[in-house]
Amino acid sequence: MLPQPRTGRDDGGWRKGRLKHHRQRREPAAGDLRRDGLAPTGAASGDLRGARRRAGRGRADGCDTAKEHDDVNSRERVSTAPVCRLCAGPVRECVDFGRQPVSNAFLRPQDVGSESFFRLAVGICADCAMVQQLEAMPTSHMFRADYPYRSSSSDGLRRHFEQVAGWLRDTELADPGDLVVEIGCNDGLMLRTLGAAGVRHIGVDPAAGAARAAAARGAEVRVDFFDERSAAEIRAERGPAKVIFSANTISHIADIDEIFRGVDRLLRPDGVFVFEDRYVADIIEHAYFDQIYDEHFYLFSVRAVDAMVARFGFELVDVEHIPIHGGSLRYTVARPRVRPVRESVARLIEDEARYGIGEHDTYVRFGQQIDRIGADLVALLTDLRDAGRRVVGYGATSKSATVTNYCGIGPDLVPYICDTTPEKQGRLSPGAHIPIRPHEVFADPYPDYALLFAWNHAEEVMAKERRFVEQGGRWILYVPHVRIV
Ligand code: DWN
Ligand code: SAH
Ligand code: ZN
Repeated sequence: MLPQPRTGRDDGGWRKGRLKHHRQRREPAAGDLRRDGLAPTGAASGDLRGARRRAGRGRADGCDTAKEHDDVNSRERVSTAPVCRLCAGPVRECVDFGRQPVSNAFLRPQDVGSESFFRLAVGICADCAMVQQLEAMPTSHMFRADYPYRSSSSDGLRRHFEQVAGWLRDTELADPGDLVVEIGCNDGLMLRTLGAAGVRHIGVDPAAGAARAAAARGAEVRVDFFDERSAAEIRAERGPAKVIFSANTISHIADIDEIFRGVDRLLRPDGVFVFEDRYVADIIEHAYFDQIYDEHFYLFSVRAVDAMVARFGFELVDVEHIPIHGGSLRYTVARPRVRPVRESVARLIEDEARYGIGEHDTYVRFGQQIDRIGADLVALLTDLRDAGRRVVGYGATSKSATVTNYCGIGPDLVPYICDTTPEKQGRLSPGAHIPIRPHEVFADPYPDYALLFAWNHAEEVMAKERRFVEQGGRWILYVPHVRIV
């Protein structure tokens, strides 16, 4: 779960720009890229430089359209974080992905030129160790009525949220009157199971389209942001909550005080606030750099979350590692001294200290690893294109926005991305403008290679796409390193 202990100091310096370290490209290890007789070439490395420069202007097709863009990287619209959002300690920058778009703003071809960009960079607080972005994309740009992500796009997530619902029903929600509130319920994958079991519930999510899908499945949703105001209104209407649950949402909210003030308003004295979010130690260990994009404002560690919840008058009582999205933690938070604190909390905090999860140097090394992956990936894609092979993207994930825009991968290298989500199909990927095509196109005919942007669903996808491999197709994976499988 955690990286190897640090060996010696690696004085990489801060990464001030995306282009700075591209010459430090690692030559691929045997077995990385060799199965197909393909390895990065010097020429490809030159292409990477060009590609990244193009990406720096927000377009991967060589056009400089900076003037046309609604660029949020301006003083009045971007809030920067010279100090920690939580404890006001100094935040030291460690990784800079440069100019990036709104990761879920899949655009119509006629809307090219009207995208919003910001500087995606993360730093770590010297005092509380919270890893956080330095500039926040405004929430109104990210979580709009037409937010296209749907939790139910994966069978694995479906099973996961059914299990969570069953666990909550059997443990915390055993009494008939108990209320559960879900923050960021999306299309109701978790709540519909609880609703079907007759549990009193309400989801809160500003994504009206996803909320409509939830309602169609029998889940009750308030189309709104969860904050102190909405929490107070829910309490007035329905009484206090025994459980407040949230998955992959708390880390998305820069203004996290609103969340905790809301939880404080709404949670029963004996209630629990349970939230799941990606674990920064897994991101570091597996070089999951593409888990960093606008929505993932905080990268949580147990140490930082423990301090965060205490700051808001709560106690972290349990933490459990779960395999979702490449490695996440489920945090259980209660009012102080109401529940016993499990040993997992102290154990993981100790592990994190041992493995340097709270240290700036760890993230500097991570940044260097990202550079190598980016260079290797562009080199491989360039070689494949030059060799006349067909490569398509698989899964128009939010993560792919970071990969394509950081590396400068556009339709010249990946002509389209197949995705099952109707809301994304027919649109262009943010920033890189790669067309999104329906999943059915994947087999019509199969490409030579598929770049698996949805690597967190690899098992499910590869099982589903056995015929692709049987017909000679190969998968390209890029984390923790670039390889063909
Ligand atoms: O944290 C977040 C998680 C919960 O979801 C959000 N910030 C946004 C989003 O992140 P993501 O877009 O990286 O999530 P996924 O689950 O990796 O997205 C998978 C994409 O791939 C979806 O667009 C659906 C698509 N897909 C597909 O086309 N065929 C997925 C599977 C499993 C498939 O078989
Ligand atoms: N919980 C789902 C969806 C995660 S995507 C899952 O794990 O699959 C993040 C969701 O949080 C989106 O649906 C988004 O609209 C919602 N969201 C973002 N900010 C929110 C806020 N302040 N209150 C409630 N929901 C929010
Ligand atoms: Zn801090």
